[in-house]
Amino acid sequence: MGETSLYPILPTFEKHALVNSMQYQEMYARSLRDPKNFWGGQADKLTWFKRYDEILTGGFKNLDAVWFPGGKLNACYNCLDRHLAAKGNQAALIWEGDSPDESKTITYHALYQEVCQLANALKKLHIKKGDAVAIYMPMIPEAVAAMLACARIGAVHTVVFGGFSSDALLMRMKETKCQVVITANAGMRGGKVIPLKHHVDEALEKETSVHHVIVVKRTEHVVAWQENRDHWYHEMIATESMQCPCDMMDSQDALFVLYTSGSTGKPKGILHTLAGYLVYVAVTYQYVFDYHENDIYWCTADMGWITGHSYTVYGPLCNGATTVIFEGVPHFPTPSRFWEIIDKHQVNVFYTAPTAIRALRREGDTWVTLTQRHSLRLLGSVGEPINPDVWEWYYRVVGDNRCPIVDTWWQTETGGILISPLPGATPLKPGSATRPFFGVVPEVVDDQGNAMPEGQMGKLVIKQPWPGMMQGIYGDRDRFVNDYFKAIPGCYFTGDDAKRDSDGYFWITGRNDDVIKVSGHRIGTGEIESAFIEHPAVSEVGVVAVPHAIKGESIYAFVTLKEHMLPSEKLKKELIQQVRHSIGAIATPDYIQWAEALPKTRSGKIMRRLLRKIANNDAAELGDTSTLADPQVINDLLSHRIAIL
Ligand code: 7RM
Repeated sequence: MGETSLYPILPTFEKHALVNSMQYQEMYARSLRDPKNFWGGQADKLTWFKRYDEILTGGFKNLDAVWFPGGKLNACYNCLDRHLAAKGNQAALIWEGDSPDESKTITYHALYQEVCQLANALKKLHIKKGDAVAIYMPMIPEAVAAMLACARIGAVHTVVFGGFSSDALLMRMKETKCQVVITANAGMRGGKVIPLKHHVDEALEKETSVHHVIVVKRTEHVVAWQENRDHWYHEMIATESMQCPCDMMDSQDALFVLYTSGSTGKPKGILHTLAGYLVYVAVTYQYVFDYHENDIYWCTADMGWITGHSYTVYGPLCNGATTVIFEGVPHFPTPSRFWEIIDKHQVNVFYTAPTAIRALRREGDTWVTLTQRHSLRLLGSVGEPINPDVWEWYYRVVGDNRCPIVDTWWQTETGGILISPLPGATPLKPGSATRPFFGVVPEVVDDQGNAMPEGQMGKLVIKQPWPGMMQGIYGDRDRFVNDYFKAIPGCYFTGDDAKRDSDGYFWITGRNDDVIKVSGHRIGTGEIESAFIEHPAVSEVGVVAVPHAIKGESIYAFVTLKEHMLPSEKLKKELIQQVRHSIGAIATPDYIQWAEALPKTRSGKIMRRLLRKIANNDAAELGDTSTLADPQVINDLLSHRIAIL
């Protein structure tokens, strides 16, 4: 990292961006000096049915921060209704199908009408305020309509990524006690059919609280059908009114629950509440992506992740932007697809993940340079650290040296972006997420919470509440307190390692817990281990991450079999199948090493730290192994190590 090259603010941005560097400094200082007034001013950008009584009460001390108490508002109203007068005929969504000859533009007015119809249909199924609705859909306009229809009537959506298995879907629906799930007969990705409805049927074979399944007819594929339980989306909405009043919601009412992986145990349902979340995503969207009227904006994240929630749906629509949604994958039909879509829809702002950039870079520059990309003004990156050389390629080849890159650091829990450049205000350093957003106070600390000296690695914490912060873990207050506020009392513990350089720039290197990022997807190693254990042949397993040139990280598993069980290629395939069945294809292990035994402490705990070193061939770095019950285990494991590609 050392002394990296500095990319100065581009002249056009210096002139035309919403915020220049003087303004950033002034606004940032004000946001810390007087957070309440600062956020009060930002909150005026939303439309409130009733103004809040206070801006913020409580804080990190008692973990009782509440933003904008007393206010009444509705997220759907802010994303749709209030834009109708001026922008009714402007595109809210541009949908690009998996196949390049399928695309569709949906105006604010049309989206509003469909959302009202669907909201009325949900009411007819007895969905009311506070009820959870699962959304398990491809990247199609109806997925956005489903989220907003829930928001309109106060239902709490739980979007489940379409790549998750029926077991993963079932766990989420059960925990939130969903009564309705909205899905599609199938999804299309890279020319392949994703049988979503079939997965829903599988999940519902087990006992659940789901009484109704609403099915979008995305393709002509025939699916199994259960009368009275299953309803076609198009038939349901056809008879509904295009008007539906918005629920007058309280600021702290739940907007959604989104599951994300932790270092141990089952994924946790991150709860975001209405006012704070919406203010925060609207404002970060505006400044980080330098929103100008008529911008065409494209975020490639799936709606099943927080990035899809905050920066495909709520942030852009709250600002009245046009947001592109893409059903397919970067390589289909050719590795030019992203750049062709940018030309086709004249995209101005493009936001994607390092894993996609790495994969496309590997295909060679020609796939990019075949296309124009003249419409591009700004590029973004999210999900994992972006390697400086990948950053430079993105800047030079994709952006033709004239588009700043906003490397945005944030998490499901933070609701929105916490650390990122502002394109008119921040000189860039490849690989650094640079500086905090307004009102955000990050610090790099040691295990006792003392600030680390400049340039030294430590743990990243956030010292003050910000409006986008999660309001809890669904049904588990203890886990909320223990996972995020115990390690360093009074601070939000991010789980990431970082350092701050002499310019005050943050360099975030990745997780310091057992959470890994495979192709930008967040997965807990504990979750994968639980999946392995479900197989009858498995006795014990330890899962760690190893580096991967495209995916960033990939999964390496050490597996001990039960007595009399023999390793085989067939068994290996079965284990992989088991993991895909419990979680989904994103959790597929790349390496499985058969192990006689796993390194354990004398008290019987698996020493994952050692497994990580072994998988990464850092034998010299094994450190203190004196607590091991049986030191010979290490040599056995090392001698059977699988070489990492
Ligand atoms: C938005 C999202 C969160 C974890 C986080 C980090 C990593 C995300 C960056 C990053 C370095 C970035 N939510 N992460 N963005 N690391 N630079 N710009 O990804 O909940 O799925 O994951 O992702 O480790 O803790 S997430």
